[in-house]
Amino acid sequence: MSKPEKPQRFASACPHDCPSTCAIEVEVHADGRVGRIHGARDNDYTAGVICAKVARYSERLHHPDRLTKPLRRTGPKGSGQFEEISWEEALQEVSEKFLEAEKKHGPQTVWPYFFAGTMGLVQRDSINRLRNAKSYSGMYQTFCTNMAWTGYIAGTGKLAGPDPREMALADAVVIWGTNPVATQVNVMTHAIKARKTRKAKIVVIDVYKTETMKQADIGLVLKPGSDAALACAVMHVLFRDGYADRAYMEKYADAPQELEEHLKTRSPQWASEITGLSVEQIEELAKLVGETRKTYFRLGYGFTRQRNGVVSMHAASCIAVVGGHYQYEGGGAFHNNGAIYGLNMAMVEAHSLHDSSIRKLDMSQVGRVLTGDSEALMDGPPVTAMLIQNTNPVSVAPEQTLVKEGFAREDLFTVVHEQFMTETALMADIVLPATQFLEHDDIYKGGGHQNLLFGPKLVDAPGEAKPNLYVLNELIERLGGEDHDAHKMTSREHIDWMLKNSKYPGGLNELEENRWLDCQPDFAEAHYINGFGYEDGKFRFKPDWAKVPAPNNGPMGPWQQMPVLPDHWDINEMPTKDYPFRLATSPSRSFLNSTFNETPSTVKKEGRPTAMLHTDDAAALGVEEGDKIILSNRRGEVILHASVGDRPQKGTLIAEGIWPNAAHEGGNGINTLTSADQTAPFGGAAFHDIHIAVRKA
Ligand SMILES: Nc1nc2c(c(=O)[nH]1)N[C@H]1C(S)=C(S)[C@@H](COP(=O)(O)OP(=O)(O)OC[C@H]3O[C@@H](n4cnc5c(=O)[nH]c(N)nc54)[C@H](O)[C@@H]3O)O[C@H]1N2
Ligand SMILES: Nc1nc2c(c(=O)[nH]1)N[C@H]1C(S)=C(S)[C@@H](COP(=O)(O)OP(=O)(O)OC[C@H]3O[C@@H](n4cnc5c(=O)[nH]c(N)nc54)[C@H](O)[C@@H]3O)O[C@H]1N2
Ligand code: SF4
Ligand SMILES: [Mo]
Repeated sequence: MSKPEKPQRFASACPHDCPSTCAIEVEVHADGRVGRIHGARDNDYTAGVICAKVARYSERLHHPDRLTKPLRRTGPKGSGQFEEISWEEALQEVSEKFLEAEKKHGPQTVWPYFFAGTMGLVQRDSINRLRNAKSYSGMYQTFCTNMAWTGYIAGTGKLAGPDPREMALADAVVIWGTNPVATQVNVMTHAIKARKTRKAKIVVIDVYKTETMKQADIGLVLKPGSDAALACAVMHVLFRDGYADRAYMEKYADAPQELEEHLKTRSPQWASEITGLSVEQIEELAKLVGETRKTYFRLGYGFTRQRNGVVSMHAASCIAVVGGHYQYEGGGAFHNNGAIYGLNMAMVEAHSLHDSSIRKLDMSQVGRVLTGDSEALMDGPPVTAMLIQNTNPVSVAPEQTLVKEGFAREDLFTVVHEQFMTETALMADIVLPATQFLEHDDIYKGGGHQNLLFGPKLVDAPGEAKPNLYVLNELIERLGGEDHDAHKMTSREHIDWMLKNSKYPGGLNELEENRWLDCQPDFAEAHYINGFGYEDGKFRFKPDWAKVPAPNNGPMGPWQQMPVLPDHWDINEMPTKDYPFRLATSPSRSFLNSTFNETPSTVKKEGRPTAMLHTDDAAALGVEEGDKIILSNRRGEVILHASVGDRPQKGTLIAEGIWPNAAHEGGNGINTLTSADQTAPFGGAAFHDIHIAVRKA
């Protein structure tokens, strides 16, 4: 018997919406099938470790349900009745319908809608070129990063921080509002290394006992939206007990005396009532942080998905300034490295054609937009045509009752370019089959680290699946939007242009040869030794909220009411008589948003839609393990199964993962309960800030 041929290994990057952006090695068999995927061992951030769902990616790549042909709807919206058509017919019909809509209502009636299903800069962001070329409505990106980035930049003036690999050199790692065991596994690699080599203490702060918290020396389960109170009390102790680095603050911060004075009343006792933590727990954290110069604060997204989330992120980041942690290797506060790359996106997005007077609709308010809410439409024309890529709003967007109603509109022409028949694709008039990352070329940048990575096309796509770039180029060609012939460029040409017109003269050749480029700024810059990102070099304890230099800005939400100094801001959707519980919709380990809820192994791991609640709450409600429960608020109701225990505090429920609406009895998914209210100061969806009533089904 002949031995099966050994698969070849190729370098690539994980394209998913995950701060880890792992450097990977892909096994490709002689017959073109993909085998296991491994973490690149010689990449010192990935360090050979990737998550389980991507290790078995062949299951998703070679899935029998992949879309392989363009489809046209033949039955009622959402019926799933489609006929196969050719690409030529599909593109022709899309262009005609877009031109028709434009003629009737003007170009802003067309809304290109996308998110980060792929993080590849060419395949993700080229849709903005179509938008700019045609003066279509823009999209205000509020699903994910807005609040976290704004809160971090408010203090530092810049979205960057201490080298993430320095976590391994810390004596304490504070993992705050992120669940890296599930959401960005490499954080654990470096944190655990610090523990093994330096006996570093690991602290985890969340609203329930997560898998990450199981690994912690100190695990703090607080009430949702109370993180700023905890941060204030920690700083109170740093000032009170002589841990505050006053000399450092004098040089590097805007208002240290005012902060100290302000925090005098923000005692552990005060914070204990707001957070539900004990005074001892708060004192223990403060003492650890005060005594440990090399404390690395790894600040995540989760705790910012609250109406007061920006204030919480800012408050947490202030601790590292009060304690002077930023000065030491292994110390400081890190959230994301977005600002270090300086990539020129002018060609991919056709910046020269951008008209900033054209409205940008809030993507989280897609339900309100599509149901004709004039405020959400910014008093402009209705949206009657959409092109959707890399996102699945009919599962992931808040206010699903409105979202479903909107997408069911007969006068809305919807085009969805997808890899699978998602709940959004099911509502489309035209469905176009999309490639997966191993089937096209793209460039990726790490948010949670410091690498630019290249992901080449390694295998052929199934059937007639095509990359995003193909669809956009063809549409621009047909719709007549002038983009200076950028629509004739290949993905490789775009990447090469992007690099050469930034600070990477070696272009794609250099990137491809090296597999990744390490773009880490030096110690002084990363630790703000030469000053923080603001002109005067000072960290802001007192940011001017309306003017935070964040990438997405423009005051909205109740920004005038934001506290001037770090504080608990009581603006969240708090318990009421009718809705006495709070819910957080945390990520599940085996899904990535709604991605992977189509692969059998991950569905099996996740089981069924479940909500965790505290034993005492369950007893009071007469609910037992596995019982069906109904969670409701004025936005709707959702049926899940109860998981009873001590993981969240009393009064808090946790529903992990975004299951399809259809996976829930009654057909309502978890985002039926979430709100699309704009948070201050620059918008963003508060996915974990929800009040609810709970009853047994
Ligand atoms: N397996 C898996 N991985 C993922 C994702 C996924 O869905 N599944 N999503 C990907 C995406 S798009 C992103 S943006 C990142 C996000 O990754 P993270 O930064 O980890 O952010 P979240 O996933 O929103 O939530 C992280 C944690 O915050 C907790 N949390 C919620 N409210 C509060 C609060 O008020 N205070 C505190 N302290 N904690 C709170 C949640 O319970 C959760 O455990 O992960 C990516 N990776
Ligand atoms: N309840 C609740 N809701 C949430 C969150 C939460 O924590 N709780 N998290 C929010 C966050 S942080 C985010 S980022 C959003 C994310 O929500 P989405 O952006 O919708 O992310 P996914 O659910 O992963 O869906 C991405 C889709 O893109 C498709 N795709 C991937 N690559 C390509 C490609 O190259 N081309 C095309 N055409 N399609 C592609 C995939 O098949 C998949 O269906 O969800 C938000 N919704
Ligand atoms: S940890 Fe994140 S970046 Fe790494 S392989 Fe998994 S999903 Fe991809
Ligand atoms: Mo996200």
